[in-house]
Amino acid sequence: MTPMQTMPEELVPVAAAPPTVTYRRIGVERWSGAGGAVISNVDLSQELDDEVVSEIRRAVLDHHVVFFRGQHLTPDQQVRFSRRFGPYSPVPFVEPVADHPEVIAVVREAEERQRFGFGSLWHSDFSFLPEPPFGSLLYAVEVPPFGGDTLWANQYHAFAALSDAMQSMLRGLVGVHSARDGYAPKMQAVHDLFKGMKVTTSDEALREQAHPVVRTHGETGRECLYVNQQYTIALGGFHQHEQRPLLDFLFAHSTQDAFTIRWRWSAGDLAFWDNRCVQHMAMADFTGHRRFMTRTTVAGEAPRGRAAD
Ligand SMILES: O=C(O)CCC(=O)C(=O)O
Repeated sequence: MTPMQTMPEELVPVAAAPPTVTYRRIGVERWSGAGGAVISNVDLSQELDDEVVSEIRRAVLDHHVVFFRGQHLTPDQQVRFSRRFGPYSPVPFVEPVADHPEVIAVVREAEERQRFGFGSLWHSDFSFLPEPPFGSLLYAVEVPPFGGDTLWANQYHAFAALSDAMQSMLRGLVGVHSARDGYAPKMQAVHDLFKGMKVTTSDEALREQAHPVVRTHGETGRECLYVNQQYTIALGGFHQHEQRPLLDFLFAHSTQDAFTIRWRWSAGDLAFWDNRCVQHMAMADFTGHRRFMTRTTVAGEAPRGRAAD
């Protein structure tokens, strides 16, 4: 029997504990002013009971990205933990790890010299899909002695910081998302520089997907900005010369320092973030050293704006 066969085919995702929860089974310590929390008292390699999972889901909703330290996970154990939060979300363009179709490796080899890396522009994972993933779980197997941090930007805060006039205007807008600047064939030569990853670009990346610029989070009911520099290519209904400054403003505004959460990785850390309300980006500032992470991805729903509530 292979390890994959020891897992149930379908695990029913566990709902979040109510917002009033007093954490009983896990420790939750806030990490930075803009969000993030470090979770303790959990061994992710073990089968977790529903109460622990519902508390973790609550912590993700409350803090947007949560961190676990000192874990020892096999790819199968990472998959099993991810599935407690929802079904696997297929990862387009990136070849999964051999024998682990639900896991991708995010790797930068020591000899790579390019100034950018996988995920080094601000983005929300696969926002070009009709139903972008809710969660991404990144586990650090091997980390460089310096650098290689990941940053997240809190999009609830980004929206809340805007004027009423700007919020009202944005609520009516549609963002056009596409993978064209990441995964269209013109980008193949760039991906070929990533020695430890196999990315296959295709014309599929030219597809465009509309999503509300202001998203109402499906579980918290709170509004957040939902545009990102990597995948939002246009705003519906605007002339080019009108939308460019607005997009540039939104990209700069939404990722300003005050909204960010930054994590310095140690081997054995796992970060779990909610793509519905944060953007993230990876630093590629550790040339000469290897960084090896494994990632699993949890399915999400079609983003909705306030009008559809
Ligand atoms: O490597 C990282 O820190 C983040 C990679 C990334 O952007 C992603 O997995 O979507």
